[in-house]
Amino acid sequence: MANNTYNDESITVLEGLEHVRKRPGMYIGSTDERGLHHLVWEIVDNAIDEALSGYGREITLTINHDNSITVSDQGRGVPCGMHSTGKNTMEVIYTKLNAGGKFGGNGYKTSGGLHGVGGSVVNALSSYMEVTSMRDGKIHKIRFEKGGSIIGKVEILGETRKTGTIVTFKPDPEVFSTTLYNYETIKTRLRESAFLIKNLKMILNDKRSGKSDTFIYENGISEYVTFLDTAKRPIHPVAYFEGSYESIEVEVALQFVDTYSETIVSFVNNVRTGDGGSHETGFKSALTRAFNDYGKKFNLLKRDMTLDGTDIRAGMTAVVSVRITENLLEFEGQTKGKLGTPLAKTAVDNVLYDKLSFYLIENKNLSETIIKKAIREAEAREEARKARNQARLEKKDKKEMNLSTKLAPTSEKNKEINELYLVEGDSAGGSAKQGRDRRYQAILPLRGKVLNTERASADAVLKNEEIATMIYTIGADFGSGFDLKKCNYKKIIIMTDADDDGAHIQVLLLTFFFRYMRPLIEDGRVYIACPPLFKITKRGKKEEIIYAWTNEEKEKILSKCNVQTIVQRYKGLGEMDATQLWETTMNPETRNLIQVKIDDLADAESEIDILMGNDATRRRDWLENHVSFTLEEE
Ligand code: 28F
Repeated sequence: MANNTYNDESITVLEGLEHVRKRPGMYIGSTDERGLHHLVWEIVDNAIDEALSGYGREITLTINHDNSITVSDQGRGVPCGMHSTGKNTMEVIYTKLNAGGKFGGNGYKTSGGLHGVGGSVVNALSSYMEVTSMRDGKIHKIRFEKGGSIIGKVEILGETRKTGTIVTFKPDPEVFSTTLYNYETIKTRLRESAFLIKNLKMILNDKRSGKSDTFIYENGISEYVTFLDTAKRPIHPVAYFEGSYESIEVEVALQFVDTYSETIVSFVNNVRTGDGGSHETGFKSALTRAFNDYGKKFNLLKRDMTLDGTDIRAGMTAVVSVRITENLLEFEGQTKGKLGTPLAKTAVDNVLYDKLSFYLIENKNLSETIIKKAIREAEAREEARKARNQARLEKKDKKEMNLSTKLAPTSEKNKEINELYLVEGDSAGGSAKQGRDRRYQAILPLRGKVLNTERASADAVLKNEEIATMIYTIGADFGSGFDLKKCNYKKIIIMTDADDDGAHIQVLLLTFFFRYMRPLIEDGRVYIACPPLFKITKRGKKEEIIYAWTNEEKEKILSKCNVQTIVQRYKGLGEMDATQLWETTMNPETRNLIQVKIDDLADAESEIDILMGNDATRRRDWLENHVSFTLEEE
């Protein structure tokens, strides 16, 4: 029987919904695809709130054929008694802003949502919404249309012994630029919620495609770390720590692998903090202190030697999840992506330092391995820095960097327009050098495969000639020293053959830029050139040459040809002469460029290693799902 501790009076009635329709951005951030999905998060978070309060352990989300969404839970059922205003409480909850004790009142709400935005905002921005509440043995149903106008009265559909809430809503096309839901986006979020709340079952069905997924994890964030390290090689079982400090609950799971990238994913009240914040600061300080103290105590570190946190975290994956009551919640900046609450730093630092110190003593071999790896990383970085300073000091003649034999530089030094083409192979490099506009286009031919930097230490990365030449040519240093202002080029364009080898080189270069020059991608400076796949020669009175970039384009051109044609499928850039390469792939007036933007850095962060695995199909899936290949508007 539903617990009736709740009474209808705790609903505080504020203003109506017309304000929401006028300025939706104020409530859901935007009315593009991101805002569209915020509607889903709000309803799902209400169901999660109910589960966190101890009612119901299963939430189901269905994407319907018409792109409406149905979410159902097994909670107590939304209250549907009589409200003092004379209306049914269900009507009040979904037609009045901030109606609901848990938002305006005692601040016990520690789960997600846009804090203060409720189901009523979703209603306001939907062309219709239906809410069914199973409670007190009956099925109560209410329907709204056109942004929240009630249709008829609350109906009793029948009897039931079950309890719970079902909400169906259809986003209003008059409000949103797109009303097309993205399965991957919703899947990622539901999976994340299941990782964060042990034993909560999240079910996702897509009626449009027939796809479905179910997520339930009895070991919560420990399984999240295992998931993030899917394509990596762990060197120990996931370590899990939990505790509380004053009113803040802390959970940490971490694991070291045999490569060098660092991944930290953090949450407050089950909502992602993509820009980190005080809880991550506390995590890093506890980790660094615990390893350094252990190193000194067991003579792995000389008295005066201190390990840098970056070196310790090379090869570490961690999930940090804290729960803070509403009254203590503070964020930095507007986006709520960065936690401010100072007490969260102290809480995570205190909980983790004690428990991790104990864990390190319990796992001596592992502790030693990690500390020795960190020492090697520190030394390698130091060597690399000395080598670079040395080179700079000696003003190493470019020849020694054999740049001159490689790089064809621009004749003008204009960082605002200059472009650097990274070209696969010497023959294509030759044609590119001939065909280019030397005023602002530089060419750097790459011989063979670029180093797989995902699996290489900083030391090995620097020793690789291709990589070192690129770092020197781009001129903005790399890693933590990277400075976008020093970058010599406005565009870095990867030009490879349109085959698997070319795709692999693209991915290796993208991995390098993502790992060591990420601001280049964030600033939208990395592009992929699109050489044509077909050359169609029309034999007529005068010979005409037309290029096609896809099979469909080629077929379309051929269908319009009424003269004899010869079709050549390009197998590589080297088959084009300099003029053709310029015309089809390098001339800003006629070329197509793909600008590389990684949709969700954090997700890419955790999955970019899939790119480096040996499973090419997973690599292609990842690229299709995560890298938006938008044709650059010239
Ligand atoms: C599919 C989305 O929205 N589930 C919800 C409840 C349960 C209660 C409730 C909701 C409390 C004071 C606002 C019932 N009985 N799933 C959902 N389940 N809201 S939303 O109460 C209304 C809030 O104001 C509920 C006793 N206490 C709370």
